[in-house]
Amino acid sequence: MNRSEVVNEILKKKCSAVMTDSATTFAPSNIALVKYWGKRNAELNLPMTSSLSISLDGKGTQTTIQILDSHQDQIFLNNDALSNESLFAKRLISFLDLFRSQKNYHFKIQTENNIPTGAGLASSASGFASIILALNELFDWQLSKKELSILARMGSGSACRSLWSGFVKWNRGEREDGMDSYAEKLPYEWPELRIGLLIISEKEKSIGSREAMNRTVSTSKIYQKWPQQVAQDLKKIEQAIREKDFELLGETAEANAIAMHATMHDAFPPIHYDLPETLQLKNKIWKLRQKGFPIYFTQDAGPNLKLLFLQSQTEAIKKQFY
Ligand code: 2P0
Repeated sequence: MNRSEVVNEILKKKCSAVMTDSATTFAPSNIALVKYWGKRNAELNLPMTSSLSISLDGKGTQTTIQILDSHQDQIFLNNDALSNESLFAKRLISFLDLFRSQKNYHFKIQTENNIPTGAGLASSASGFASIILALNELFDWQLSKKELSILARMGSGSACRSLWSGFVKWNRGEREDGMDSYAEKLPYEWPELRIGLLIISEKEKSIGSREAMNRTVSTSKIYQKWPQQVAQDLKKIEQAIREKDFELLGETAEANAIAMHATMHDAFPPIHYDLPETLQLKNKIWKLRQKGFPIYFTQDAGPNLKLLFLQSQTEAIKKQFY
């Protein structure tokens, strides 16, 4: 199946008449503790492995969508009108193409991030998740979270995890059409767990995560070991969350991020996201940990770090890093 066929299958009994003038929705950004790295189907964004994330409370994307009486879409990102030829707009328009129905609707989309766009803080995840939520309201499809997760995945893989707060697991699935590849909220709460963003650079990355992922899968020899590492890490992280074992959570998440970056260093040409400051901060974290300070990091496809710590350490972390 291609993307349109998946959409048609999910929307087949739904009426695509506009039910409201405009819809505004919010979706949180999510940080993976066990990463999604590599696709088995690039068109449908079907992953090689499952992954597990935590959503950021109140940080993410708000999107307003309206029907336009026009032959083209109008896209605003953080209040700036975008050219429909920009990379961001092209990717969004090709996603919207899936939902125009026979009436060939065009849309005005206003999307606002309260996290830096393109800084490795998963803004595409919250962006596509909020857009699919807004379409669901605009057309009153009343889709289930599972169906919305499948649709959001086709905009950006990690978007399928951005429909919930708390801990979320994206199950890899086995089917070729991806109908069993969607995310679910895990039934555990851990209110004391904190994520701190260490923003080292807000510049757009020179190589996007999509390209980095594809290059790694096709050229890295050690990537073969990645699925096995993920299977072990998922077990450990789920145990850590169930038992509120912070050390196990921190060690596993940090090791998983380091292993993901090792596969990129092994790609050809190699991909290195660390800036000098990233390395300095990693060394600082490792030194603090040697002194008994319970703090870990995770890192996505960019130079910024995300600190993992417990609420009781908040003041100490602020003194050390902010
Ligand atoms: C993650 N990342 O699990 C991993 C870790 C980056 C590093 O999901 O091509 O923007 O749209 O499916 O979702 C970023 O990749 O990629 C990502 P596409 P996406 O959060």
